[in-house]
Amino acid sequence: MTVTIRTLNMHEIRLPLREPFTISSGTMSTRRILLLELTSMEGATVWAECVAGATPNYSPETIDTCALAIREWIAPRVLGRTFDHPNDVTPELERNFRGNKMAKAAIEMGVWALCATHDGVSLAELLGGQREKIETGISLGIQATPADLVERAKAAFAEGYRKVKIKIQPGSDIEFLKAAREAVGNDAALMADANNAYTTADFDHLAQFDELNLMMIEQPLAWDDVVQHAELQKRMRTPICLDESITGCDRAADMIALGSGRIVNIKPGRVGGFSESIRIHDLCAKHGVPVWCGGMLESGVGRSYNVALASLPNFTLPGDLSPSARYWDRDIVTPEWTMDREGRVTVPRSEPGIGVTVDVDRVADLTVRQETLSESP
Ligand code: OSB
Ligand code: MG
Repeated sequence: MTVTIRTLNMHEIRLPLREPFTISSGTMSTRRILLLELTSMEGATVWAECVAGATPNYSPETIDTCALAIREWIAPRVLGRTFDHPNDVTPELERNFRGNKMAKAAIEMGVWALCATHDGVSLAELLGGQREKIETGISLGIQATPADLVERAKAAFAEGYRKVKIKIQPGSDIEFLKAAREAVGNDAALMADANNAYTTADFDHLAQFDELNLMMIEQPLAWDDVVQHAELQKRMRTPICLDESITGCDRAADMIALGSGRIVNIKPGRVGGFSESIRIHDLCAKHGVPVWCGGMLESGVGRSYNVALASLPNFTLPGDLSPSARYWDRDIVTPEWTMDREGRVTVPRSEPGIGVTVDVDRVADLTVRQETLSESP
């Protein structure tokens, strides 16, 4: 299991989305992605992905702040360091070092993959995941009209997706959700994600969502709030799911104690990596709180980490783990991620490490910035 980190290589690539993706805080057309190549003294190489976006509209981090944090504060703590277990990375990165969870996560998760590769086991197995297939959901960006949304939602269920998540904002909410609900029937797995678009002034409006029979409403209020969400949950039957607010296991404990939500969206990048994700997973399991794996429009590299995590037992709801073709004309990994007719993605349990091969020539072609970090001699 022991691994010694030799180099960290940062590559920024630009990958055009097949269609623009709009959430309440902005639209993205091209994904700027920070990929990390980690090498070990033992001779292994793995690829990892930092999930931060180009602008700080989801969390305070961006791919530029992450590159800075990795260069200035993370690399000096891990280069040349021997880790007996990947669980030892987070304590090393948390000592007198606040925030910057997405930057930390990229390295922490990369160390898990290095260890899995060395041990010749799949990442899912090293994490303790049991599941062989993961039920998949699609996250639909805000559409121009309810009719456009209806068309997209119907097509998604026809393709096999097990959950359809609809992005909403004031002005594009009830009318859109109602149209989708009427089109797909009352039992179809529909949910909404507001990405912080509402405030305490909207409680009466949000309470009307109860008639839509949604599986959950994700993060209606502020990105760092757990107190007002508890007030809102008291006034809604629809379960609240927290995403942005759950920056670590302590916030999940707060959510449970306060009743700020009944479901957690775990994105390993948001919480600092796999060790913290597993702590949240275990805490939620103990309290009967279901979790599911969210997404950040990852390339096939980041997706492999999410799929591995989602194989843990308390990931009982479909994850935002759509196949490569939902996002990109061509992914950067082989094989690309696919979904079967039952809307499930297969966990590559028989492959060591992340289970997909990075197309390094393609990455080189797409790279706009590259930096190698190694221990000074
Ligand atoms: O809130 O879950 C979110 C994408 C970017 C930023 C925030 C979110 C999302 C998604 C994408 O919903 C889900 C996916 O990767 O398919
Ligand atoms: Mg969300």
